[in-house]
Amino acid sequence: MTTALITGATSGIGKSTAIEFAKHRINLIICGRRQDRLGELQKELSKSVAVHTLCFDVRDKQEVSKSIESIPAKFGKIDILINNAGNAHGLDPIQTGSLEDWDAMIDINVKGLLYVSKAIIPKMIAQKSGHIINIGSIAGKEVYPNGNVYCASKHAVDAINKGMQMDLNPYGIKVGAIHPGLVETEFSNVRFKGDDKRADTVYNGFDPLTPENIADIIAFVVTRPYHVNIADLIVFPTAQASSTIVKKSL
Ligand code: NDP
Ligand code: 8X3
Repeated sequence: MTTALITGATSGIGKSTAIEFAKHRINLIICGRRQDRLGELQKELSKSVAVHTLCFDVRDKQEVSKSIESIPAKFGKIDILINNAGNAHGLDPIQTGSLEDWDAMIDINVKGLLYVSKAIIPKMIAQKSGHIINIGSIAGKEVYPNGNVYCASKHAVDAINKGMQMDLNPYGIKVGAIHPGLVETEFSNVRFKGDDKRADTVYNGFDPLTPENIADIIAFVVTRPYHVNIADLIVFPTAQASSTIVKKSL
């Protein structure tokens, strides 16, 4: 049976991907910092697949490697890694942005993705197989006003994805990125630090993508034949044409 490790599985795209993978009978290692949510999801999905939970902060490199080393033998062969954990913190011009927000985005979206990958890639090389999906963003393809450091973090994910493709090519490991546009998750609630009214305004007046839409695409990507690798994919809601062009009915 196939096993997938998903970071950021406590909400949004990661959680929906875990639910979708369970429907495809893919065993799961679900990760995040909120153990209560991991426990609830494990309870729900254990009815159909084997589920292991790992509670760690991707910013802490020791914690990352300790957690991944602790994975029981039954889940030891990780076939799929979904590098999904990440968020935007703040939406401010560069001249007034907060250092704490910048640290969070670089440490989680870039360094955290690298720490998790570093712990898993040697296992994939040893088993001579594996599939890594990096969740980037349209913010990794374009820059928008006040997006500065979040966009930089996602441009880094885009570069790391391409680098992984090259460096892991000799080992037969598949690597690809999915770059969503506007998806309604807890993303904007985190970006605006719990200002849920402001978060809602991001998705008012048009039909945004849902996390289920992205999960459906991720499931499609991982179920292609071995010789087919979806290397780089941008997904918009129909109302969106770029980071700054969204057709709203307001
Ligand atoms: P959510 O806020 O709903 O989910 C973010 C997930 O990341 C949570 O499970 C959270 O878990 C986890 N996470 C955040 N920080 C850490 C950390 N320090 N250590 C471990 N896990 C962490 O947002 P989305 O589902 O929207 O975001 C998922 C990915 O998709 C992100 O990389 C985001 O940048 C990307 N994306 C989102 C888009 C959108 O419009 N929503 C569009 C394009 C890309 P916990 O808090 O439990 O640790
Ligand atoms: C999330 C999409 O446009 O808010 O990465 O940056 S956006």
